[in-house]
Amino acid sequence: MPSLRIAFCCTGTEPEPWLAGLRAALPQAQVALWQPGAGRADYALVWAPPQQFFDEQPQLKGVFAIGAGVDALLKLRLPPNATVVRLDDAGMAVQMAEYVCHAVIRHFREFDVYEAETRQGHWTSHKPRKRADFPVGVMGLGVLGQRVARALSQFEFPVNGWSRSPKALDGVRSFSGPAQLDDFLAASRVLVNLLPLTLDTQGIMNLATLSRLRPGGYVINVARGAHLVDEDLLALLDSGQLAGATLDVFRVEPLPPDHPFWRQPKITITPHTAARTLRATSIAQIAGKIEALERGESVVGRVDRGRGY
Ligand code: NDP
Ligand code: OXD
Repeated sequence: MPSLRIAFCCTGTEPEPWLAGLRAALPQAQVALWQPGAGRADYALVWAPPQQFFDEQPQLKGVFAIGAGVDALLKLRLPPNATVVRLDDAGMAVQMAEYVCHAVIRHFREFDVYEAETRQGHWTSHKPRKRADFPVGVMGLGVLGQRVARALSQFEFPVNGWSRSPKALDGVRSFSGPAQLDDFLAASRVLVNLLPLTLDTQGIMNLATLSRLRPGGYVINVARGAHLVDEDLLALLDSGQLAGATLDVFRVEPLPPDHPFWRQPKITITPHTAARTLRATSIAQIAGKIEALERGESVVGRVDRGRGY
């Protein structure tokens, strides 16, 4: 392979371990931390890069996001001919499955209630609830959503899935497209959001859609904050129509100290940590894809810019 130039431009990420890992994985490449005015590169690894980066690098052949969601990246003016690639699992799917199963089981088994009661010194056991009364709907059946749906069905929850195109997954009742959204919601009590943030999906969890869930609905948002209309969730929790929510992502991150979510006891908050980027696995995946692209091969995880994910 001719000498390749790789630029690293990831805001909020300690660069040195990434640079060292990339140099070890691609010894023939020149790997550098991008600085304004730096020389031109063939490929880039990016997370929340400034527009200036792309304005100075119009020749890029490939842009690799070091995350799964590319909503913020696609808002920038990108090099027209660059292949945009997002992380394809890279160790995130199992973390997402852990997070969502934990949240569903904690709610279903009332572990949050037991925790509060035992802290008060109360020894009270509750009547077991029926799994059949807690069908879980997973919105987005991509790399992460499929793994989550599979994990939930291992725990014998009834699982519904909603995606753009129909899917055939063992143990998952598939719904697809806008025409089947209402039926999907009506069949679900716990709603897990694993959609990409696009023009079609922003604000998709709102008063109308969340009201269609079965009574005592529960919301788990692990995709993007802008999928959810915050005021609508608060209103449905206040009225008792929804039982609770576990939220990992927010419209503004970190969640501002005065945001009402902090003061709603039915909401469990985590700081955008459901599935973290794992450096070694991600470097191996990206290095392999750079080599494949250089050989003229196609790679999985290519982003369709028109579709937005
Ligand atoms: P994928 O691109 O693999 O999957 C997206 C899924 O959403 C697909 O099933 C797709 O349908 C479906 N979809 C897209 N648009 C629509 C629509 N308009 N209507 C119905 N279904 C739609 O994404 P991933 O599974 O890898 O990741 C999902 C999201 O998770 C990321 O975009 C990111 O925002 C978030 N994320 C959050 C993390 C966290 O720590 N909280 C970590 C990592 C990711 P189809 O299959 O038909 O194309
Ligand atoms: C991602 C994320 O998209 O961390 O990878 O949210």
